Amino acid sequence: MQFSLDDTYVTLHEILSQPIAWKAVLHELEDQAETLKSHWQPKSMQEVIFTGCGSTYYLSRTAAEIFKGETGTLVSAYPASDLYLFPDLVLTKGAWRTLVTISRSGETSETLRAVDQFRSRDSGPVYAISCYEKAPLVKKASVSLIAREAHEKSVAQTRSFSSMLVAVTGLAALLSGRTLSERFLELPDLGTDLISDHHELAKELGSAPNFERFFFLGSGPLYGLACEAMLKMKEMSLSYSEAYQFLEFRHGPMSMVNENSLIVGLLSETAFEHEARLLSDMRKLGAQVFAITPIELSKDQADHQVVLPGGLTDLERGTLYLPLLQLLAFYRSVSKGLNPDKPSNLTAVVNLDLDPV
Ligand code: F1P
Repeated sequence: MQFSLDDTYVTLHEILSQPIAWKAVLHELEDQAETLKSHWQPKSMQEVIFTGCGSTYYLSRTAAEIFKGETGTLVSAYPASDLYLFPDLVLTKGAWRTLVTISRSGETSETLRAVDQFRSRDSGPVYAISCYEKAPLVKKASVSLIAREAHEKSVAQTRSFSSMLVAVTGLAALLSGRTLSERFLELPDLGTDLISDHHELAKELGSAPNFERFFFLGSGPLYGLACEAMLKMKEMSLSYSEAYQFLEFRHGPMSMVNENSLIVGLLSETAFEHEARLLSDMRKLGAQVFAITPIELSKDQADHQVVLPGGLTDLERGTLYLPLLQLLAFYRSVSKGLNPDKPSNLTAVVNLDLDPV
């Protein structure tokens, strides 16, 4: 199947080319492994803080969970503005911390200020994950990991997000003292197959005119990715879209479900039974369900499903959910007559004047 829109929209080109960028990140992880490990001091460190803005804040949420699972360290994730504006709450006295900053551009004003705030109170190392080697954030950091082939012309982050996710997932594994698994190193091939096998389904669902409400559900390490999918749907297609952890959805939000709702489930292996049951209940309320899942669902649990390749853990698998979620938002945008390359009211980088007035 030919998708000639690839020539028309840079966003589509960036979505489809992301596995190539992941490959470059995997090489970078292997090349930089010793340097990255040399800054990690688990014995003296009490907490790892992850920070970013917008997409990269959501990436921080997922990264924090992955780090907790891989390294066993205490972690937290904050929007960079909270770190900058509420330092007494985030950087409580007497702890020795590591800061992991994530930013596609490496220029976002709050993220830069967050590093300054951290440095003024803590002496631990600052890791920067970015797409631009020469960015100010990278210069401020103690050590950096660059997704060199992931930079984008688009405003909405797609391949940059997934590539930086590959970077933090690999970083967590390395810092936990293990080597990257063989299967994790196959992510680029797995991603390429997944896109070619299911592009058409994402296009069909993204173009369906009947959907008025999109709900993205993901729990544990997948919650940050559900939030990112929600944000993509808003940025590119100006659609009603929300994100929740699976079981949280029962505590109020499901009152918004109707027959014009698409519920997109990012299922885990760990909580599969509970997540599948919720999807089946939502179908009974009239919603359509699209599941991206490591384990096959029965027919009553999903209208559409993509079963992800095996051999990866819940902590390693996150990257593979993203391309289809991005395609969903892209086709929704195009089918509404919008331009996904030019989201309303947004710029690729937010530069605020944060000096006191
Ligand atoms: C963060 C960000 C993007 C968002 C928008 C504004 O940028 O919030 O996630 O799509 O374009 O900036 P960055 O710090 O990751 O470069």
